[in-house]
Amino acid sequence: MENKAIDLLVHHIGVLVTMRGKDEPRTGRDMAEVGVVEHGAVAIRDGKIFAVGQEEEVRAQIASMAVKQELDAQGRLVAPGLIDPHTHLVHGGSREHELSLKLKGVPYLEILAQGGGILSTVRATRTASEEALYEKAKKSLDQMLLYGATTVEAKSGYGLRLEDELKQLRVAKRLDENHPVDVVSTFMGAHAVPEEYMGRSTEYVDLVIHEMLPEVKRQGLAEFCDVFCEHGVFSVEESRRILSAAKANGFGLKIHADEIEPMGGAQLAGELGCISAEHLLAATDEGLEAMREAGVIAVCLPATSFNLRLTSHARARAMIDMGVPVALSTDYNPGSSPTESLQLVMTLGCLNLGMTPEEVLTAMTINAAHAIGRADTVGSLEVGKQADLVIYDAHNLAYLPYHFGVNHVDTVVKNGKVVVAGGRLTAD
Ligand code: IZC
Ligand code: ZN
Repeated sequence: MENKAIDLLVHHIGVLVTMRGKDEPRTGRDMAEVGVVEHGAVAIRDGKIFAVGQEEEVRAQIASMAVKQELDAQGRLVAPGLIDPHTHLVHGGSREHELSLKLKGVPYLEILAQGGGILSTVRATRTASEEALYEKAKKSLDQMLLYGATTVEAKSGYGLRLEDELKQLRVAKRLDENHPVDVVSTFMGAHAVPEEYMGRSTEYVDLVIHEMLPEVKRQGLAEFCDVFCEHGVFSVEESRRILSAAKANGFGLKIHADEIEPMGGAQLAGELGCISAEHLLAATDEGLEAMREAGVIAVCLPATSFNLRLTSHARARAMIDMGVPVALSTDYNPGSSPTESLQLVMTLGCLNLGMTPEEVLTAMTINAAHAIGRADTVGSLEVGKQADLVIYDAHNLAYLPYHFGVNHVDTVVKNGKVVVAGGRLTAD
């Protein structure tokens, strides 16, 4: 009766957060409904959830089956694997030299305008070998996993010419195939205007539209297309051209919108039906209304506003109250957010965005899954979904954002396999 066995039974769970619920992204009060079960258990078979709920009920359901392996959660907190829906995972180099500029008060966009910022990472990425990029990104992905992430989105955008954009996307694809964490790829050729096109942004936009987008599509290297719509980077009109072309090529759409200046990026996200719009610190009420009407998910990035030393933050509270679905992400990148830790983002989500711990977890599980088109397989602990879960060294949800700056992850189960145990990776 080999095929009637449970592969792994996670039991003796003190607080089990299931996130079970509706199929759509959570909005309003539903963001606080996290589906808590006390004295829970999760039975896993073939990498998927076979039964989940109160331990007594789960044991009754699997009473006739053999259990190959048991994992005692020791009365602690168990929740779905975290999902990081916005990262610039694959890149060369680092930018710690920008810290002293930042301390002198030089703004992020000023550093970029002087040929630093993104453009310095472009130089480092272009000169790096594919293997070096892979090893560096793998290290970051290991960190993300150690901090509880089991699915991660990764953008290109540090090549800014076809061969180097493809190089970044191939690295993301290989990581998806070889690393326990699932990697979902986004093409972001419109991340900045490269130095060799300075003052000729229209020509660069043409290159993205006519050369890069079709080739990335042809090679099947990305599911989504993203644009940095920002003052001095790409205008609303240029962003509209690129995203419309991406839509025609069959990409899902994302946009870095209204991060620093209110440009109308949120309205554009609504107009084009983007799956998500990111940052949104300067988004207007009209912009948020356009997003709400079109069901665009707001991906808020509080580690970025923290690290840029901004005094204002995305209006997540207002977004939730008006019915815009909110997700949270690290924005992991070497400039504005050099951190892999979604647990730090939990704290910043509470303290700087005014979200509750329940809303924060919703924003980095089921809503984050929706933001990358994966809500049918991950983001909640429900029968038939991938068995991706985290055992925290904590006894309730509020403890995670409350006790900040340290890692609370004890165990991570990915596709039914224990990949982190005792806070360490089980394999390399
Ligand atoms: O490398 O600075 N905001 N893109 C848009 C970034 C930050 C990444 C970077
Ligand atoms: Zn970003």
